[in-house]
Amino acid sequence: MAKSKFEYVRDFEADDTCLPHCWVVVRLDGRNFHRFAEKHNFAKPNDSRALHLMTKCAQTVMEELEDIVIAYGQSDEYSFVFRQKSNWFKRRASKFMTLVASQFASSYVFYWRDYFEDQPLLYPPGFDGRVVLYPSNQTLKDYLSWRQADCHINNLYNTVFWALIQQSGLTPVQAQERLKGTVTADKNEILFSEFHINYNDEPQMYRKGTVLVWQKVDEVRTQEVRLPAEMEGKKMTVTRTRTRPLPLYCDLIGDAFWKEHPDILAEEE
Ligand code: DGT
Ligand code: MG
Ligand code: MG
Ligand code: MG
Ligand code: MG
Repeated sequence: MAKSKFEYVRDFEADDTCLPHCWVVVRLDGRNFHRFAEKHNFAKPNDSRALHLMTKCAQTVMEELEDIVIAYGQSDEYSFVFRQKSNWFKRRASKFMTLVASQFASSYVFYWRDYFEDQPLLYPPGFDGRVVLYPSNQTLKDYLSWRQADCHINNLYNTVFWALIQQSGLTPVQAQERLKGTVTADKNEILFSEFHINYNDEPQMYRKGTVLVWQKVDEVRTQEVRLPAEMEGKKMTVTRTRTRPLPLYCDLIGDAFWKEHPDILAEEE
């Protein structure tokens, strides 16, 4: 096909190819979810409906897009890790980022009602995205550890903060004052002595966040028999093994997880 004289404008497109052999991480974060959570009456400090909806959206992203080997989510964020040698869309960062963000955001609206039955969605939520490249297994593991440590620090703080408000009647300013300068041990102690809460008994999903990895599952369904003719119309069950992105609420910081799932990082030479 003959090229038009306008063809030259293509050269203005910036090259945003991700460096070869690096892990490509796309992290999404809810836009102004402080307000979104208030308006939609999220439970404090953790709303399990909201967290499960986020995970449903992340599972949809993993199923619909290519080459994502693991995802990790907490609060209003999710990180997706594309395999090192992925050549999806020629490794263009803008393709990775926009496809993840748009697939995630449309899923959030699409599946909202399945999780928030009595709470209407009041306005369309948005998610920002960024791409970060990690050149080695160690830096990738440290990235995921960083997000999980962030989850732990915020969740411990929020758990005490909201206990002080909801159970001891402090104002948010008073609760903030009370927690100023406290370290982890102090917060655990306040929870235990004042509220009889053993932090380690809090749900794993809140303390650790959600890890999505591909796992084999047997899916059973019934289908009608076509042949032979004398069996026609009869139903039988068929079991198929598929891989699905399923949630784990586990530690990513130690070695155990990576030893149990050696395939995730196996690509590196
Ligand atoms: P951004 O990301 O700069 O546009 O602004 P935000 O407001 O989204 O800030 P961010 O992402 O640092 O913090 C997440 C906010 O989302 C934080 O204010 C608490 C809220 N949030 C996330 N998950 C929950 C939840 O399960 N329950 C409640 N009540 N709030 C939540
Ligand atoms: Mg932010
Ligand atoms: Mg946010
Ligand atoms: Mg956030
Ligand atoms: Mg097109």
